[in-house]
Amino acid sequence: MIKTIFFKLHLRSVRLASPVRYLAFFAIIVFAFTFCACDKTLPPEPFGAIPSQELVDWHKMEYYMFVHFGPNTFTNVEWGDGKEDPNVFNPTDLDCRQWAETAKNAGMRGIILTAKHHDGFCLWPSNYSTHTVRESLWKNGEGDVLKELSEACKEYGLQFGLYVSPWDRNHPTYGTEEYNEIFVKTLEEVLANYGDQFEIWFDGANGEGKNGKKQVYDWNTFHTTVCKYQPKAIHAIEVNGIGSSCRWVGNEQGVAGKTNWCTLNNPSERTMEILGVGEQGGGFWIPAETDVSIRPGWFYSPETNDKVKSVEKLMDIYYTSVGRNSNLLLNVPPDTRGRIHPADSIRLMEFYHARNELFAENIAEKAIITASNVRGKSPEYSAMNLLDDDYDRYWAADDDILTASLEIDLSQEKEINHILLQEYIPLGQRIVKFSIAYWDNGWHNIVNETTIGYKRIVRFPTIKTSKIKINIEESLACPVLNRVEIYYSNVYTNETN
Ligand code: FUL
Repeated sequence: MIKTIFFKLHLRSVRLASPVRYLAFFAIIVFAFTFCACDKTLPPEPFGAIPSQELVDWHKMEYYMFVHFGPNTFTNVEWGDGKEDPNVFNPTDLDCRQWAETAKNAGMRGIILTAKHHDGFCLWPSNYSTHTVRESLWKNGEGDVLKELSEACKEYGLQFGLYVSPWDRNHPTYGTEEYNEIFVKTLEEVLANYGDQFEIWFDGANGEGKNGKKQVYDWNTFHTTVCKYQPKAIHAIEVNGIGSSCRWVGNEQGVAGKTNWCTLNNPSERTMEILGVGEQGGGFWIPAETDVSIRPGWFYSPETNDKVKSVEKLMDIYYTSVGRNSNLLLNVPPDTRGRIHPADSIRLMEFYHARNELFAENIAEKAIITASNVRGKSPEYSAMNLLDDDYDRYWAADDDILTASLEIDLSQEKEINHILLQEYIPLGQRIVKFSIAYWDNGWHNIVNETTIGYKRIVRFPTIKTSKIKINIEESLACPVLNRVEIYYSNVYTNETN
């Protein structure tokens, strides 16, 4: 019965609809569509150099593990001379799953392993060297650390990457043109056989080889080889290169510049100063990566078991790397068993908990944020987007606006001493200068800073206030921010660097 009524009604409405009605209906749709399209405020055009999608994903990784492991672990030196007996490499209990589990529990998002350090020893059985795991006692020469670690990373949902040193103190051809070809073959082996890699770390060190000669590296071919086998990998380089790349921050202390641009004017001209701070409005997106070891050296040494960096030191490093628009590559060297020593893993967990505690309560979460300008007055670019977890929702100003302010109303007085800001970098890095003020019967300035970039964390003496104002004082194009967070810590109160 119900079916029959519906059928009849349906037929009726069809019978009633004349061609004129159809036309009118069509016109309304077209009009509504045109009207909506006109009203839609277009997003800002990207400004200057912008990151590739791989680089955006790389920025989001923020923190990952460096692993220095090889004959130096057993001989207790930092730079093996390539003359060491390969049999010294004999971990008694190598467990790459333990490295991956530790990294995962520490909140890291990947691991980069020294496939070959300056001693030339290959942690895989390379066909282009006689100084490899194959020549060692470990697993009767049947082992392959790259294979074990790449599988462990997959199992723990971590990204996998490799460090490869072109400087080779063992290879007999080092210092001759032939070596460049050998190195490319070596690269092909590590790039083609261990699955996807997120980053290839080229050490720029260029010393003498076995025969006392130095090598003129064929960087162009090295980078082309990476692009061929791992087109998505970021090239971490101390010198110039091609492909999506990041830059060494210029020191091994864990400190990026307070001003830190992701851009460079000329990728092949990098002074130490430029490595740390980048160059404003540069035409190439080459962001900084901060590499530092949890111990005094890069390789394990029993003498440094009690010299593992303190949580306070690691937190300082976090502020001066991730907090300054740079990724943190923290080296954690396994011991002679081939496992991460408890002194390091315990410290990593303490560091993890310290960060979790600090970022436990975002005081801005329920705030009301208003902006002095909202792009096209459109809710799509509202300042409230700064509280939205969706990375791709942002606040943006109109094109001609280069200074603006954001007022954050906390609705009641709160103690605060940290502010975290993020620019929406897929549209470029724009902000040159910003300041922060708090309300106490008038506005009082508390912070004067320069760049923001992917992420900037500022800490300042504790204040009690109900309102905060972020003043964007200079921007290369209309400002575009996608995140603001506010925190209070009773531990990490003083800026130390
Ligand atoms: C440097 C090397 O000489 C160190 O041994 C370490 O590998 C560090 C990450 O890079 O250039």
